[in-house]
Amino acid sequence: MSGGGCPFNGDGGVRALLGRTNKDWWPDALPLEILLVNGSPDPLDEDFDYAEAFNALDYHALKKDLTALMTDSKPWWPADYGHYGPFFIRMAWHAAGTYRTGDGRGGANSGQQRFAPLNSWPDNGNLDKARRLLWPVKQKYGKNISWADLFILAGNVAIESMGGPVLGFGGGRRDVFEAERDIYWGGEDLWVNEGVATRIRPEEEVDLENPLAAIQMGLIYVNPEGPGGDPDPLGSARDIKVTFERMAMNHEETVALTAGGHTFGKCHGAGDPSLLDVAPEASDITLQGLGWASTYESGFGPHTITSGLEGAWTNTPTEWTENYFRLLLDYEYELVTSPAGAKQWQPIDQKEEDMAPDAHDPSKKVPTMMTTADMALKMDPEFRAISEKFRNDHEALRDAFARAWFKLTHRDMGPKCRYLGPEVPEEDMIWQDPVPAGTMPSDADVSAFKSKILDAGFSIGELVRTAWYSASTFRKSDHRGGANGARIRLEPQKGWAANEPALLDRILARIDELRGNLSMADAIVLAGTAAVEKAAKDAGFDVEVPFTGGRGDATQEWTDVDSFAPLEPFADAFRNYLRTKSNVKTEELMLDRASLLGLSTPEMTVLLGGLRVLGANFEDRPHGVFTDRKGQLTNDFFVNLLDMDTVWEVVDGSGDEEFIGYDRGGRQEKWKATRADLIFGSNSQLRATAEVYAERGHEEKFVRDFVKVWTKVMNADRCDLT
Ligand code: HEB
Repeated sequence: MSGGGCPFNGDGGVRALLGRTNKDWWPDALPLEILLVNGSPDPLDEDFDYAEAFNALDYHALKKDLTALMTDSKPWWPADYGHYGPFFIRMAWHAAGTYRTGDGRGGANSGQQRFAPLNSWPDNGNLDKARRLLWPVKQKYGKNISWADLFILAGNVAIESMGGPVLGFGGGRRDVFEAERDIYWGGEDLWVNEGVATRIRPEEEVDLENPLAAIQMGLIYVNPEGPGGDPDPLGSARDIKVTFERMAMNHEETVALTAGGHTFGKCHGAGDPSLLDVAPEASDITLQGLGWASTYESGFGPHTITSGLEGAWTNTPTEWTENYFRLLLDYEYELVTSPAGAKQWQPIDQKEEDMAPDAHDPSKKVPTMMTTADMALKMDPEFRAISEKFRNDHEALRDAFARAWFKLTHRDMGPKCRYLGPEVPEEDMIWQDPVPAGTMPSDADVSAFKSKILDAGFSIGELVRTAWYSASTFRKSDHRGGANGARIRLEPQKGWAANEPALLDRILARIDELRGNLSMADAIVLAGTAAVEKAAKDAGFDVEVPFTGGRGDATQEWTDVDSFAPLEPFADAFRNYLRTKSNVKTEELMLDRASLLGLSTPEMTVLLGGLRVLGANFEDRPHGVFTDRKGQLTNDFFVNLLDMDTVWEVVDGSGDEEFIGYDRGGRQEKWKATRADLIFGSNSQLRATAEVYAERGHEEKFVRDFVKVWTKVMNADRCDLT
């Protein structure tokens, strides 16, 4: 699978961490962020516990209401074929489908489809209506079901109500109340429907930039009409493979999902797409958040314009059947143009019984269609083999679709202990990164191990960084990584350059000898925690660094090596590590890592400053170790960084990544530093924060705050604790 390696490997030039943002797309949008200084935008009670609320939900009543909604056609947006099922499946798929493995961001887990830019992406056309159709149900069940859960559950109920297979449902996606601020969707300033370039251009050796997983700005994955609108099924197959791999789908899962999805529903391209008004985020105040108002005839029902393609894939668009592959493989197709001007494929000499009913006039029959992306499943040899297998074995398709759908819609929720509700499948799946339950070690075991490991001949820095390497893979975006499971001792993590494999091997072997009843995962964390405690003591602060045991040890068999590749740190400012210069500034990469770890600005600051003086740098490098008592938990990093007696110069040939601090008077070399060190003196806000930690009287606060954030990272992945 692709998606490993450097997530920031664009086509050369430097890019801003966040690329083009909502402010750039919609400069006139209401600037609600000015209220952020006055408090959180989340209107729910501060102690609101979504898990508790979800567990109190009448789940089966909700599913019954959703089932009834499927066929309760509303005059303001009439259901095709009298069934909203396909529409809700597309809504759920687009909610989940923004997930990408590169940074774990995107996906269904916070209900972002309600906010810009996703609410206004061209590919999400008319899904504003699908969400609005759900509002009465959302209102009725209130805080007991989040929008994020409701999107996915509605998709499940839709599939079930049309006879399709589902594996189960896990709830637990807590809503947020503003657009995500931390996600990169690309830097282009045009949308797909405005002709923005496609992101894979083999002639120019341009490959899809990581971590992006869509081929053009405003698409979930690929352009249905083919690369850049060119009806080339083989080019489309290439694009589909890359983009679906970026969301953790192999080719078989990709074929099953697309075929299963397009067994249902239709495309909408009844007329001239220039008759559509603007997307929701910019639409008129009277439209109350709905966009794409259409002046083509009635603007809805038979006159709906969404993608611009027109027609159903099968003759039975509201039933789970074998018809998708039958029609795809048994007919020859010719290229035709939809009433909206889109290129699509039509079966040649289609038999009347294979035609689809008209979506709003059951007495009429219309030819079925395929998009260029569907034709990829027929024309690409590898996809073709999979398609034929499913054509000949419908049970295999049922199973593959149900599994891939469950993975699609749950992948970004992280480990299974985060799932809620009565329909959670019992089976463990490898993409959930399962970790066997651990046991809580006794106090005696904990203190015995602490003293043994501190006497084992390793430096404070070596123990601290082993724990750091183990825990710091965590990312809150998809709740993957972290110390639980001790996957640092398994492939691929044990071989990652950033983890100093040789040292790691030695330390882990020793930890294993000394750990007694502790799990490896607990012992690795405890080794670092004991070292932090000792470092604080040596600096004169008698603090206890909290440790919560109970982690389990994962097995190699239950570790998907490929799927861990994107978690490899190619840059980690906290260990002062940068494998190669990327097209994003090193200090922005630091911010990105801090964001994925769930850290605030003060937390990031105190953590980095503390790790430096402990000696936690990759390979014990001297950069940023602004102290002459390494291994003691002091605020020396901040004190010395802010000292006006030092002047800084860049090291020639370092690409602006390395610096030397000289004595202002003499020319005596005092310190070495990287961008990830000096940014805390140069950026005004980080400097203000660094000042707090350098101030007299704050030495103890520094230690306290460091211990707090250390503990936060060590426990970041512990869904078993909450
Ligand atoms: Fe889909 C629809 C494309 C995948 C499910 N899609 C659709 C459309 C299009 C598409 C164009 C139309 C829209 C309108 O309305 O107009 N897809 C596509 C592509 C892809 C896909 C290109 C990649 C290859 N799908 C998919 C998946 C799924 C789906 C994976 C799931 C699973 N879709 C769907 C549905 C629908 C669609 C269900 C229907 C909707 C209605 O009916 O409304």
